[in-house]
Amino acid sequence: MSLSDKDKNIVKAFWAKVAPNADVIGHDALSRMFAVYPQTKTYFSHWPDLSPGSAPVKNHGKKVMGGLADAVANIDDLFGGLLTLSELHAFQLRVDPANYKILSHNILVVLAIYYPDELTPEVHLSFEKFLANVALAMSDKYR
Ligand code: HNI
Repeated sequence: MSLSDKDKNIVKAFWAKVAPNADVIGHDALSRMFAVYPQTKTYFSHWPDLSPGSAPVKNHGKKVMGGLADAVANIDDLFGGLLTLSELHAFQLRVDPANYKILSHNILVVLAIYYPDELTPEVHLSFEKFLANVALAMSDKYR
């Protein structure tokens, strides 16, 4: 399931299109995740407001997409590139790795809404593989 050179090129090219809208996509993906998978809200119970459009959801959407931008930049070494973030999520935040799949799914759904023409089956496949590898790297420190 590792990324081929072709996958990497597809992900980089697609990310270049997505990046200008990263904040909005991050916000929408989080809002959708909280609505459809309300169990994910438990990690954010310290926020004053988890509703769509709220400042914390917007800010956090930016952060998550910033993390993904770093992952794209480190696509040849996702484990190294995501090490600090992985440790934070494993040891401090204690996020159950099952949630990475849930967030990835919501990001893909939002990307499909914003980029119906660009997210061809080929791009979908490579980007989904990328997200799965990001999830793997994010979960690395649990073991
Ligand atoms: Ni995640 C904080 C990136 C998945 C719960 N997360 C961050 C930060 C980044 C980030 C960046 C900010 C770190 C900092 O302040 O130094 N998170 C990512 C990425 C993914 C991801 C790239 C996967 C693609 N995080 C998840 C998932 C959950 C999650 C699936 C739980 C459902 N993250 C958190 C929580 C915080 C967090 C909780 C702290 C939020 C806060 O500020 O209070």
